[in-house]
Amino acid sequence: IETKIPVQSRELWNKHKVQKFNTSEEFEEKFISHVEWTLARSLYNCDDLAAYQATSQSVRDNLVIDWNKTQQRQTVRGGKRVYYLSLEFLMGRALDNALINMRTDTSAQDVGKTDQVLTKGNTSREMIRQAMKDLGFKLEDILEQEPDAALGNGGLGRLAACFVDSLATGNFPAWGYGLRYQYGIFAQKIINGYQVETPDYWLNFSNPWEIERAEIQVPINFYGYVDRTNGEQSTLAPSDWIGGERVLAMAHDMPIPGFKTSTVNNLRLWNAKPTTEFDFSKFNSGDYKNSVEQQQRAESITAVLYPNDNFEQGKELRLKQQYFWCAASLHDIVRRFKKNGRPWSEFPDAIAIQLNDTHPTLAIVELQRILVDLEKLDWHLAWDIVIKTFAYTNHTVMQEALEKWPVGLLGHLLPRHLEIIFDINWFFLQNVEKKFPHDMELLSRVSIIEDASSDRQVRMAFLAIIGSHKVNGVAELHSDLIKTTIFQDFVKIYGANKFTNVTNGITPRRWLKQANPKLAQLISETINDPNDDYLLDMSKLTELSKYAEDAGFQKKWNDVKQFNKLRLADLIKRLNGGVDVIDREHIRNTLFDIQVKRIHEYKRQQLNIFGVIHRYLEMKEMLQSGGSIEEVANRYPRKVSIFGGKSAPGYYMAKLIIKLVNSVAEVVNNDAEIQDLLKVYFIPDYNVSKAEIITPASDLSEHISTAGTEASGTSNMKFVMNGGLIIGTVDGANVEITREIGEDNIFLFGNLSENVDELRYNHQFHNPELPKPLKRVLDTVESGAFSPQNHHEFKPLTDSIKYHGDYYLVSDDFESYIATQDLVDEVYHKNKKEWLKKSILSVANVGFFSSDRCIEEYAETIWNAEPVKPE
Ligand code: C3B
Repeated sequence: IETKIPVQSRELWNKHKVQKFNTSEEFEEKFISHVEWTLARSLYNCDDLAAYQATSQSVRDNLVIDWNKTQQRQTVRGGKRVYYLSLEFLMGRALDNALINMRTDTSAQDVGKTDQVLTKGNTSREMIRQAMKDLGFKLEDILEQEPDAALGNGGLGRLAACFVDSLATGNFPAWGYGLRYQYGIFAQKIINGYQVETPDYWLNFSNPWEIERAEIQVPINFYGYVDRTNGEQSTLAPSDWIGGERVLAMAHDMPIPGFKTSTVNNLRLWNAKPTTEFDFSKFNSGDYKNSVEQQQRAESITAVLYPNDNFEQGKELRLKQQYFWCAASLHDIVRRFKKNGRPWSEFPDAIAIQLNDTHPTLAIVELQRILVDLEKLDWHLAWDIVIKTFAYTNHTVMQEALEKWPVGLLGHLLPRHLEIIFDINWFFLQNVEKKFPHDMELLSRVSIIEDASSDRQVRMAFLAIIGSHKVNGVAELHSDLIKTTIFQDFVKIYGANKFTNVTNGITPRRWLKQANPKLAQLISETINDPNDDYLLDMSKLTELSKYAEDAGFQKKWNDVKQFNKLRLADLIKRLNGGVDVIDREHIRNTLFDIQVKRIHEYKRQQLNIFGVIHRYLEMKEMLQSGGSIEEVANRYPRKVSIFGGKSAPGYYMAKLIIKLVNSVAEVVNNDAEIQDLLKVYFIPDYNVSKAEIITPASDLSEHISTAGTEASGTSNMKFVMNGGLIIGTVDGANVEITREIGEDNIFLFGNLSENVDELRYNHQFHNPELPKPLKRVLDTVESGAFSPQNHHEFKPLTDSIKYHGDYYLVSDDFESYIATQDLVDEVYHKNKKEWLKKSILSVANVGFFSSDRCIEEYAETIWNAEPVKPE
């Protein structure tokens, strides 16, 4: 590797080589020096926040040493590099995860103190916990100081976060590229039952996990025009793009430690900065204030994450974000490639770029521009390189989530890119014409440019397919669906092999070991795996099956669940202003029924809350017709219905669902007659760190999307990994979860995706016939029972079912939903042994859903990339 340091000086560098801390004593020393030097504080004013900062700085020092070594190793070995482009990385907190994943250099035997150093599955977490205690702090309190890095909306962003963990764990030379938003997803407050959004300024207390790379600044252009005055007429020839506005992209790096490996990969996030270039026209006109303001506007590009999940708004600033990020990342990737001096034809052997949804599709166009305009490659040679480099992951079939950009807007912001897109489309359509002559309909259906007379739009998904060598869906059902629906024509054109499936996964380090330390401990004891090797090889969990019916083991298993339920009850109490919602005395016999995810009509939180209302009405009716509370309790035993999730700020119906949940909670929780048998609670500001408390506490979780709408889901996997059972539709990864854990261990209900079209079609002609129980629920809602101030408040929700075609098929699935909920009660309350058996068997067979498996599939079938292992 190149260096500026002369040979005779290198010895000195080696002599003073930095060292990792390996023992608690060395950690303590580091910690204190960070308190004094980095924070300029001392023994006398070190609070929990300072302790968090100093601990993180110390841990980061260790990671940076491995980070540097990893980068050197990957450069020297020269294997294929993978770049994961995602506009969202929903990382959550870093410190606890780093403590679990981090390696120290010394083995226990070297210092003779097994409790002090990382060894045999005893992660650094235990060592640091003890050290923190000795220093006068409680690790749990320190960890609580860290704000979530909430640079994502939901499933797509969290998937990217799980992927970088698995990429590092698998020793793949892989970087993530994203944006460093100053404001992550908004913080959600619930005020009078309504969602209120407040800004999440997460960088308020400086972020110890990022390394600012002031030396890495990439100039990015926008607007302007294309210049071909040098005699060239063809848009295929190298062209000059004379940019109109220029900003700088500055790199911020986050170390990503793998588990049980010293590989530390990089997550590079770009931040927008003004250039120091001097605008003479402004200067001459004497408008100094205006030119400062214009410079400041540069920073707005990375100011805020767009808070939509599964919905595209088509705002110019969003397109600017996309190009800014794609151009900076591509520039960085190409610069690294060029250092090797390999020919351009080898670019796809050296580099794989994965597009997380269509958000980074401009990267395809940008690489083509770099190769043609800057590197002067022949257009077709360049295009061949581009296709071999990129692959695209689709995450949704829903129309409103598919990205389209008006031709006018795109051409204004990126004039040269629009030309290239037209050329890509031209050559593509020519090939289609050759293969399917005179099929004008086909040509217009597959054209990148949608020609809906009034405004022409660029269909980003089509561009992504055409510019990639592989396209994958995220669960089997979804991957089949995209082939038969939205991308059907492309299967005809390219053949089925271009389309493949990689079922999503989650990292068991965060979602089992970190979120559920009690269960992790019980597992490692039971399967005799003190080194926690099962976190790398989840097939080891099948050992647990042996104990599925063992009474002693079931008791331990149940005790862990009760512990986690109490932990959640504490959190809820804290969020509820110190007032308990859940009756702790009966917690063992209270079923925790949880639905936490983004609020969306297709995810059907409305079905859930209507089910709750139904239950409540049934209970009331039993009492009114003279039933005793014991009889009611027998039919409808103790249950807490827990909701959580954010709605996009502009999504009216989703916000109304949140309000309905809170209004129902208000009535049900204060109804003394039903004596705490039913409780409803909406957890405000659901995020990754809350998910770590919520997920381990479920008895039952709900994944009840209209069949065919949820591409995969990943929280379903998280709940199963923590021993919670699922009530779900035959949708997304629920299908494969059923296959893996067995159909006896999951509560499936509802219509199948193949029937959805017909059901919807019929609703268009006559309003759905409401099943009686649903009719009663809707009537009650409309009577103002939950909105005495405004009887009409929830009418849009009831109307959408009754009169507007019930697009999400609530009426069609309601009866089978409540029947299945009855079954859930039956097993949970009347046959606890059976319930625990199902729970244990679920965990025993959840291994397939580790994101490690998922990454291996990408590496093998899409990237053709190999791990680069440390010696
Ligand atoms: C989500 C899908 O809605 C989930 O089913 C899926 O599990 C995840 O992606 C990860 O693949 N998704 C999202 O969060 N945002 C989008 N814009 C599209 C899909």
